[in-house]
Amino acid sequence: MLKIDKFVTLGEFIINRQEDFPYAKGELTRLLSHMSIAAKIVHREVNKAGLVDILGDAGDVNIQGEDVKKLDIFANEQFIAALKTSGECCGVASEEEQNIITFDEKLAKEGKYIVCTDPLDGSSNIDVNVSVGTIFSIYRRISNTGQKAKEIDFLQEGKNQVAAGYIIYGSSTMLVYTTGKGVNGFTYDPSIGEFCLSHPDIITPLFGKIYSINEGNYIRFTEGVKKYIKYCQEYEPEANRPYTSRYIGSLVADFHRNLLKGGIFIYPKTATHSNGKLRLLYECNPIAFIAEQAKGKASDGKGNRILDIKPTSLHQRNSFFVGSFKMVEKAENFIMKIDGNKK
Ligand code: AHM
Ligand code: MG
Repeated sequence: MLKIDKFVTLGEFIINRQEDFPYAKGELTRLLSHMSIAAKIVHREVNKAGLVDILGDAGDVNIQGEDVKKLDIFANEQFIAALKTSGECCGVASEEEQNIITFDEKLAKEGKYIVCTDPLDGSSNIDVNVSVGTIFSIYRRISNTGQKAKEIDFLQEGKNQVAAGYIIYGSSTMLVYTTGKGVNGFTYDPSIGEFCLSHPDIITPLFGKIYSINEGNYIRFTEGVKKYIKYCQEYEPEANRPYTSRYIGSLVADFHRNLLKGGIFIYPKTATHSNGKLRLLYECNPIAFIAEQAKGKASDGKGNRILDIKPTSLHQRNSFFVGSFKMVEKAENFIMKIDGNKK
């Protein structure tokens, strides 16, 4: 049971940590605050999702005469609107949008930051009341201020992130984020409308007992991945094996559980998806930044650090191995030995 000496809200925490950024004048603070407001709005809607039959399905007109939107579209609009209002962000790349969104207002063009987001990850789980999440990452723009954001601002290596986080809409809603000085988690208290510090300085266990992979794809995995799965299942009590298999199908929820308990999440390339399924900008990079900040590891399984990969397109996919340091290292050893160390 965590014992917190003092009740700290996310707002207070962000302001207290502003001094971590000597060059910052509160811009990042404002940006994160606006993200948390959008998170509260999405939390409210996600919690109403079960009432969809009563309140009206997506595409319908609800009782107030408003259009009912699919939640992923709703979340997309909320986060983009929040970022636009912040005045600190000059553009957004979203998993829901084909192209980058640039903000044309004078204030926004002066914004130093761009944001990449998956506004509602795992959205196929919404209808069955399973946890979903929002993922975001923040970069300083490369292009000059005073003009619209450009695509090069978004195609930066993950190691350039200045902040990254996720919101998990689960049995409770949590916001977990890093600005490169460790990872902190905040649980939402709907009664006061605040995210409260509940998981300070998260460090993920070096080893864990959980492996998370969609084993339905087994026959399409490479030999290295197959052998690693068999290794996870082997009886070896001194090494804590067999591991436990847990897979929700919501990256945020699978990663969050493994972050706290120790484990490995894998979405490898398969015979049909040569680069896996997950998107580098919206999913792999922010989660990798958080994992590394919690002393975990994130790689493509072939010895390449996720945060060092130079993106070439907005919606690029990548194979993804993330979690407890020693588990990811072990999985990489299997892949590199059996499949070869291919770029
Ligand atoms: P989405 O962005 O379309 O929601 O897809 C991403 C999700 C991840 O949350 C999850 O890890 C993965 O897809 C599950 O994929 P699969 O159903 O192939 O196992
Ligand atoms: Mg997604």
